[in-house]
Amino acid sequence: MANLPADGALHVAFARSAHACARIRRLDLEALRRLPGVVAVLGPESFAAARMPAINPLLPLSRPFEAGLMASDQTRHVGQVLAVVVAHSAVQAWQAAQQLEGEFEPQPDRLRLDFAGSTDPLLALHHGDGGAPGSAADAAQASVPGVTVDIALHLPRVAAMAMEPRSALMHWDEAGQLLQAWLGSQAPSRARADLAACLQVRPEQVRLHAVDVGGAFGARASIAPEELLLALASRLLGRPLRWVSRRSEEFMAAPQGRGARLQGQLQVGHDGRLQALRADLEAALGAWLPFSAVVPLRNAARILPGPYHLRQVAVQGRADIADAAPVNIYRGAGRPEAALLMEALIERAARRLGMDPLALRRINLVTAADMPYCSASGEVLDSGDYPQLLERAAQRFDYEAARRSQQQRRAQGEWVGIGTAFYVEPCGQGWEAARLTWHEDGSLTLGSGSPAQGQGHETTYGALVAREMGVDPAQVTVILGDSLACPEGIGALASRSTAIAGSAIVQACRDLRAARAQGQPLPIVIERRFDSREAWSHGCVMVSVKIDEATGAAQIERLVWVDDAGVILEPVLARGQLLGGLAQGFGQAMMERIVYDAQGQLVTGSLMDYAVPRADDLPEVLIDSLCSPSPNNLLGAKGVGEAGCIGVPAALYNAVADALSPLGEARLDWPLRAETIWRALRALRSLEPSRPDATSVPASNS
Ligand code: SMO
Repeated sequence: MANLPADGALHVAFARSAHACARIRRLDLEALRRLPGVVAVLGPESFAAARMPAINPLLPLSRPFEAGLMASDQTRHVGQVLAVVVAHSAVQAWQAAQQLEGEFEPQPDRLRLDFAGSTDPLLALHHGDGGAPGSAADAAQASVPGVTVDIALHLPRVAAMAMEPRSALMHWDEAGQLLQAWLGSQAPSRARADLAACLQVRPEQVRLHAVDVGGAFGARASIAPEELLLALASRLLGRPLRWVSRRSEEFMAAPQGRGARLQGQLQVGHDGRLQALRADLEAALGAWLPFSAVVPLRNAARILPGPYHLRQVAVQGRADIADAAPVNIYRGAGRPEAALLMEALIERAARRLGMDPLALRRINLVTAADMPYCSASGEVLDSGDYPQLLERAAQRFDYEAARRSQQQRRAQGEWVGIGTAFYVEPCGQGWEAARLTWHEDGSLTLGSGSPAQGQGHETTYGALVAREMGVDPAQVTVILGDSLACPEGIGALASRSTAIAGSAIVQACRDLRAARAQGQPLPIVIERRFDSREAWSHGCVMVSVKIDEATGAAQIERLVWVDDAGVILEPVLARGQLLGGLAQGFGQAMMERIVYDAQGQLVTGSLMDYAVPRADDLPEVLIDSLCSPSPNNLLGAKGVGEAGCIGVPAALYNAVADALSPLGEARLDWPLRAETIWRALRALRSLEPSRPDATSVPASNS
């Protein structure tokens, strides 16, 4: 974005709040206007009427909620925008923005932290009775002998960590009638509509260019206040404006992911049949709500009980705002939470029953003969042979041998664990569109509304057009993210692009060939939509870890992963998606967490304080795949982008829990850092009176 040519463009930096929750008594904007290179400083009065767009109505809010584009008389989180500083150079704008002073009155009594226990949450959901006390199901189950296991998990927020921080360029034409907007977006059609609504112009007056930004991961699914501010400021000043965020701003102000408290209770009969699940889900929300903010909670709730036969399910969920950065969908968006809760409960129940965790899964997995299968949550699993996939994973892992080896090594005093996670990955509902032009020279141009931020959709879509049209891929030009050349679309989210946007491409190709066969002359332009029911990918991760007793550090010894994403069009790109998701899932499980202190100050505000995995942190992995085509689209395709974030953390959690299980059920906090595991091991040992080495570390160190 910094290199896009734009004649006369000025540079924007945002002055940001150092307070999470404070009344703003005074802002000294005038002082900034005298600083070197500064052209304009715009405060809240310049944007008083503008509001963040309404959010996805998938879940109703329990009370009206709206947010401005910046702080006016009250700060809502550290990093919230206080003023828009415009200067001749990016450095001048940044330096001036750092010097904003004012009078702030901190309001510690009004500070809202994540999960502060609000009695009237902004989001609430409830489904199923799941054998709640007094229900019919409860009465029926009381007669079934079995075991009940509980778990409580706290997933911290994490940073989405695209390679490029957010950035944008806004350029109005001379007459002020057309805005050209360059930004990173997974949902350019919605971004354009949101910009137009905020500017109170017609959508045709915004030409949006969603450009390459090195990753999105959900954090770029919804428009941000900075982007709207840039467009408004550009119109006010009559100049092109450019903004390139710094990494530190991203930690403070960009949408974060996860943030959840999960509690579950699973009842299992002595025969190993799952009887009832109760889940209590709490999701974090920030100071403002990105469009998709409700999605993680909704997804986690609807995906339970995952791949299993289990009719008695009761899920309660809630979420509320906090004086912190926004939380949005992030690679997986509720799928990881559902998999983690369910898979941790499964393995805990297996230990309680004295049963192998794979044996427990074998009894309860939905089978190929059950497909399509309507779950207790009302979701329709479309296709797949889950038991076969489990067996494939066990075979590739050499599971029986691994368990024997574990017994021997345990007998020699080693702390080794094997963890499994079986996950499902719903891959998006609704439609996408393709616009295909067959030119007189025989070449083709495709526009899709489902763009790319590093997934390689240009390659996938281009090869698909070439295959369907019987031409060389070099004959096909793919255009993404340009609202003039592309049809509308929902976007590139929820692992939907190949399955749904790809099917729209197939439909367009078929209809184009048919039109040509009827003698229609070139050029021909055709636009087709494809509307889809949800496809469900699935897979199984098996991992073995070794815990260092002295430090608690977990070392991954082996990771085997079998994924079924239906028909794969581009194996190399699909593998890249799996590995990328694995890296992010690994990061979340083992090292990443956003930390706010009790004053709402961000403690992890840079890459010095926030650990992200590097290539040499990642284990060797063995990836295998099965193919159960989805009946719901023209390609039989399913999604692949989120799988690694879903299955990997749950398997790692289960492996660490299994390693410590000779001492009992560990209480493990996230991420599974050495210190966390060391403390869990120590806590378990303290319950064991007869272990003399349990006191080898002085109590003052805790
Ligand atoms: S978290 Mo995804 O970009 O739907």
